[in-house]
Amino acid sequence: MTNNKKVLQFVQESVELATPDKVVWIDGSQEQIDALRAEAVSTGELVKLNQELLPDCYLHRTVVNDVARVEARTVICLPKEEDAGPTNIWKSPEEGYRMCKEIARGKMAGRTMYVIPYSMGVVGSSFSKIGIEVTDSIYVVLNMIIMTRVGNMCLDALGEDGDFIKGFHAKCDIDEENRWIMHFPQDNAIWSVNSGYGGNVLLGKKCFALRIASYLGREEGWMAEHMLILGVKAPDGSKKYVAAAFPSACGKTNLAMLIPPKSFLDAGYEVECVGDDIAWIRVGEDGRLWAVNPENGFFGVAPGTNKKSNPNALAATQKGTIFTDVVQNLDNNTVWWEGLDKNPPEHALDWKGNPWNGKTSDVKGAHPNSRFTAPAKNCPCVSPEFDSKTGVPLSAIIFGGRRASTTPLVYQSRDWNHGVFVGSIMSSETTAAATGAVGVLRHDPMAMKPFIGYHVGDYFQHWIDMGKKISNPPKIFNVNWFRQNEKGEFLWPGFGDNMRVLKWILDRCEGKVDAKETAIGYVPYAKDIDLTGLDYSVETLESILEVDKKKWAAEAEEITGYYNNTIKDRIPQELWDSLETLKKNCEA
Ligand code: GTP
Ligand code: SPV
Ligand code: MN
Repeated sequence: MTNNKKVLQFVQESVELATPDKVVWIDGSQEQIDALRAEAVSTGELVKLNQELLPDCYLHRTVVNDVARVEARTVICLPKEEDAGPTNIWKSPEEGYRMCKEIARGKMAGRTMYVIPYSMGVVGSSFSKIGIEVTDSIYVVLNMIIMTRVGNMCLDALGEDGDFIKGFHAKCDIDEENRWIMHFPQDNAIWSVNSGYGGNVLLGKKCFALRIASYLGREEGWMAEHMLILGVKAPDGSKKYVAAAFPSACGKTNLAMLIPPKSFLDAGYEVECVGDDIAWIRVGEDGRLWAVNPENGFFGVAPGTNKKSNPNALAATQKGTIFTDVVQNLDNNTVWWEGLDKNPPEHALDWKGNPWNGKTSDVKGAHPNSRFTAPAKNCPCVSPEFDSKTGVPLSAIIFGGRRASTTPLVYQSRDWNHGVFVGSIMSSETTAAATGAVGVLRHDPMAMKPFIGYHVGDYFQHWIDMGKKISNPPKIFNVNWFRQNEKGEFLWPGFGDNMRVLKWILDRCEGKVDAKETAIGYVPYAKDIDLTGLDYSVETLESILEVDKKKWAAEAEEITGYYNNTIKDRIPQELWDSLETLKKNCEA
């Protein structure tokens, strides 16, 4: 397997603590995958779906109290509480290790411990980093094989002395009261106990690729962001890449795979997907920002995914996919979720495994945070640059959230530092991706509130500092697909039609189109958003492009409160300056 002493020691210590009966090293081979699938089916951990209609696809149901990330139990363990900052739960490393070890001690007795060597990013790329996750869950192993690059090549890349991110996961008793997701940034270590839900247990994803990586990025001069990456091919064959940060369940997967409206397709536009959730970003020798997606699959929201909203995501789920907490259609042993089609199965099991009739039931069949884990290679629009070791150069960075009012459909920041301010003041309505109330407006700077592995003020400073190193920075924008009327209906069609906004953004990057200077930045003239083929009134468009100074004055007051009372310190002067400018602009 490996001669790497640190790996062997980590496995040895994990075994001594959790006392599994057996240790299995995961090599990612097809034989091993087949055997693990068969074993999980025999114990009921996985349900084998119709192999003709959905080859190599399986269904998993989590325990009912374990369906989303648990932000109140996600911890950053650093020696000083102030270094974790106001957006994180803090414990000292001593206390964190003590709690996790006490909970996990002996908890794998009678079970198997799997050792997963994996890489975030293409092995051999200077962006990439290796992790080792130990777990007692076959579901975790099979998901990690889809979501990351798993196998002996990762051990080979480590050699005898290489360092890696340690991940310890034990299901324990899936006890909510003792569920903890703890991060030890100084030790490159993650501990997860008492959960079996994706974001809490696929430790390569949010735990490593965002929380630990954001900490490393600050030390090493790069960025780990909650961003999709997409490429737009223009009719003249040129390609431009953008990265976009939206909070959980706010449209990253959908934008990353969008199919442009017919008039754009006819003209020769194409969109390709490099990533749908996470971007690792570095300054290139050319002074531009270059981004890779460190993942290898999509852990996407199922509800709402359909042939019309996201045909590329749907196509990606038709083979080799694990579905979690969706409806099982018993007539043909396939899956269903709200928003898939208008034909819910009558003879089905809901996400909890209870009999469910979609025609008569008034409760939802799939959990709102039900998900698919699909290999990226399945996606019809996956970018040819998906496996690129150098990544793709960014022309634009886009921030966006769910805002029923105030924030216009799109606006452009004045420059990098103002763009950092725009990211820092993001607010969005909460979704089912994390436990807790849904639809509550909260601050979510850069869509990273739950994922920054250190103090949010230092994170803002890191953005400002990065700006000084980029001679040719991407332009920074903000979008809002979620403006509503008084009846609560969305005012913008969204999905594929977001291409119309992307086009304006790219035109701005190339200096091809004018814009209106407003209190908050540059906003499009309605005439410059191409509505060809869309039955949509210019008045409505104007209404969602409007910047209401009164509302923004109130917003600026609220942001002042957020800066002063929540973040409190470590906010870069550049951001205070932008806030002052915003206030002045709203008075004028
Ligand atoms: P995570 O995987 O949790 O990070 O989510 P995500 O940001 O990838 O969100 P995703 O694309 O899965 O979309 C989440 C929800 O937003 C789904 O229910 C979509 O139907 C809805 N959605 C996505 N794009 C749009 C849009 O342009 N307009 C509207 N109205 N809804 C959208
Ligand atoms: C998110 O919540 O932003 C997700 C899903 O992408 S999870 O992996 O659970 O974090
Ligand atoms: Mn996400």
